[in-house]
Amino acid sequence: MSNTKSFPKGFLWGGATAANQIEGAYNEDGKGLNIADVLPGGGKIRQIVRKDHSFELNIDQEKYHYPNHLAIDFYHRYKEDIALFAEMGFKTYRMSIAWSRIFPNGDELEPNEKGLEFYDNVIDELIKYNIEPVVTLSHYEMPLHLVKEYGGWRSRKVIEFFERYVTVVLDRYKNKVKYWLTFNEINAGLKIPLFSLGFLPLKDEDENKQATFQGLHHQFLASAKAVKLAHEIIPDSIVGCMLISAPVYPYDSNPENVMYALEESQIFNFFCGDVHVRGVYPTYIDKHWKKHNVKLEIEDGDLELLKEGTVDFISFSYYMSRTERVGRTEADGRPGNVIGGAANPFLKASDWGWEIDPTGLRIILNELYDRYQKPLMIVENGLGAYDKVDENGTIQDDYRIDYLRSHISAMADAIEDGVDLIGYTSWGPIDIVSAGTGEMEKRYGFIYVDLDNEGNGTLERKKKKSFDWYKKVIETNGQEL
Ligand code: BGP
Repeated sequence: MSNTKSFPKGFLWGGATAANQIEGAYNEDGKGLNIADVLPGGGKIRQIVRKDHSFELNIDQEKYHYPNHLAIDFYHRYKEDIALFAEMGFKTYRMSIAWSRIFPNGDELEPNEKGLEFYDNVIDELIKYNIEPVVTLSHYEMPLHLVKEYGGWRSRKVIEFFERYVTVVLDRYKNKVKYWLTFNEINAGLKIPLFSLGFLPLKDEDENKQATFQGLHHQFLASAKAVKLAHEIIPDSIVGCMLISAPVYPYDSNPENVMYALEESQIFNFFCGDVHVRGVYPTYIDKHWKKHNVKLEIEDGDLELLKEGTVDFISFSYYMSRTERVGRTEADGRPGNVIGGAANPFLKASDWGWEIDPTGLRIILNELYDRYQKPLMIVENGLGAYDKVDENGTIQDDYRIDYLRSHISAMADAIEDGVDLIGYTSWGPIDIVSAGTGEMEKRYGFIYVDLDNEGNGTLERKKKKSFDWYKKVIETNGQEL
């Protein structure tokens, strides 16, 4: 399909992954355990774990399979994989650094040289192909020791450890990496503290809210410090925040539902972005804190730091929109990326029940740009699907092409609307372990990896039909969809 709208020159096309979902080698070369290493795979187990306040955060190989331990073995195969990204013409690759490869426990004084060497190699390999790295500092992979000994981000002490880690990596890659992201989907902490704030949800709702907002406060401070450090160490660096963004639609025109959707949108979609971009806490949050007895501990200098460390651009993940109404229960709705919504009769859903809504992407792009007037980058988007290798050995993933085509077309519309969009990295350009369910068979890639949910397979890489399609999209800068 030919697209009459155009993308800006130098648009950053590429793909995105996270260390814990792609690398494997979970205990090699001095790497310490992180939170993802103790999350079992297998269908719904991970969904249960994330809500279970008493789950033991240990490895029990007899009872569970841990797909992240091997993941797709990018640790040993990065050259082959990056060569395939280069063949598709990637201009950029979003990756994360696993904090516990650099500081195995998180609280050491000296970094692990072996861990740094691995990222030296990966980054050099990208640069060899003129692929611009976009590096996430923290993507759901906090060192386990910090989770167990300090209670994750609830502890203010963790800011100092994060700062040490960030200083090391900024300094190491100062001549190689310009684009940095601080916390992946920081607003996910509001719903799944285990993944992003490093603590198991607390039983009491108000206590859980208190811990969540205090943890987020610490992350906001850590992010602001990281922005300042990046600007000092790498004067031309461009540092962004990273949000889950899903426009919230009211279920109907009942003003009560419209207001409810607005409030949901404020708290889940915009609260974290408002702090990151404007450097102040928004007034609407006071009411929410009052309702849940949240009393934030703010120290002298904190609010100044938030102002000084605002981000240069906003990056976000987009998989779906969300429909809300007053009184909706969790049971009465569709699942989603971290947060679901009421079923929207106008939308179809993926195999995992995530609603497919390309126009929602155009809407959220407009909402974010209207609100912040800063450059935007979509750093996750894609379709998790079951792929089949057919009798000819090919993978005809036309459903993925349809999904991506419609979303890229919505991006072009948003650019015509006046939105400053600078890049797009589709999620999981090569099949990787899913974050939400810990499955291998929820596949997003243009490249198939021969590995199943139980860890069987050769790990062989195979191009899917979408591989050549995306290659063409990049080659024509989005003209040929
Ligand atoms: C986001 C995460 C990613 C990623 C993606 C898809 O929330 O930032 O790490 O995995 O969702 O989710 P899933 O892997 O559960 O399909």
